[in-house]
Amino acid sequence: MTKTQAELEIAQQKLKAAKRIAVLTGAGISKESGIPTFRDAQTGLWANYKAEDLATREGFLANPQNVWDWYDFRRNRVWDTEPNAGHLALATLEQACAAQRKHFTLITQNIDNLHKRAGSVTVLELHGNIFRYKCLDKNHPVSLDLLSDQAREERPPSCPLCNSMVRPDVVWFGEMLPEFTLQSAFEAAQNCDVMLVVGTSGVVQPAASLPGMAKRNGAFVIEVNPEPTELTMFAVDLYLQGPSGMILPALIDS
Ligand code: BJW
Repeated sequence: MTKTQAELEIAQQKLKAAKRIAVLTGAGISKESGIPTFRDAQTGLWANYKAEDLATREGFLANPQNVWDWYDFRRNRVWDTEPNAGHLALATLEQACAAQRKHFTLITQNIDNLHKRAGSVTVLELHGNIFRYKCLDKNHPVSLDLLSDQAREERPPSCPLCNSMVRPDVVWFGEMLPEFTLQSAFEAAQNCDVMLVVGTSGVVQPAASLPGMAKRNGAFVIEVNPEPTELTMFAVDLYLQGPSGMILPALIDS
């Protein structure tokens, strides 16, 4: 048996024995669907911008049209893709846990909706969803479909209730995460027996604190990533090196 097979078997046994499983995903899980990871997202037209400048309130206020167009570009890209084998494996794991009356929580930092499109039912979206919109000043939810054709063509459009700019309903740097969602994620991390950490560089807080929190509370933490991360050394018990579209089906469909 190779080292990789032996590690996979250990991970399978841990998952089998667990009564409460939590999963944290990041941009890497969507890479095999053709979506660049967050820090790879500045390709082509956007190569001259720092993502950190685009994904902030200050960046939006400085150049609303530019930020609006960046999200439009990324939304169109996501629209044209499909969930991959990694997303599907996690949806299968959720179903298996439900059948065995195990507790399962899927926490994602991704805004691309691909977990839900893969069939995952309950998804804690820590950083929002690129297919939802709200206004900048009052957080009024906005449906672009309900705007007039002329209003919809503005980049960005204005909120029909307060006239402030419409923005994607995602969490930018310096903004608070949705309170209930974050609280639920903390509870899942504190109470799980096994946490799977998939495709995240583990640098953006507070999401990056969840694996360490799980480990400190006695969970066995398994990381799936082609590259070691900030988490590998300190927060991870078992590192499965490779793309999640390969590793997760091997781990879960057994
Ligand atoms: C594969 C693969 C394959 C490749 N298979 N894997 C405490 C300490 C220090 C700083 C802070 C702190 N608390 C708050 C902060 C500030 C800040 C922060 O963390 N900054 C850091 C950069 C240091 N955090 C915040 O501002 C957060 N707000 C907050 O905490 O509010 C309270 C507060 C406010 C102010 C001050 C203090 C407290 C909000 C964070 C919001 C993050 N938003 C973004 C943008 C969302 C919208 C959008 O997409 O445009 O979320 S940033 C970006 O990073 C995005 C991602 O969800 C997030 C995480 O990235 P992720 O998923 O890890 O992606 P990558 O690209 O980094 O990594 C991809 C990985 O995949 C790599 O490891 C690859 O190897 C791997 N991979 N192929 C599996 N096939």
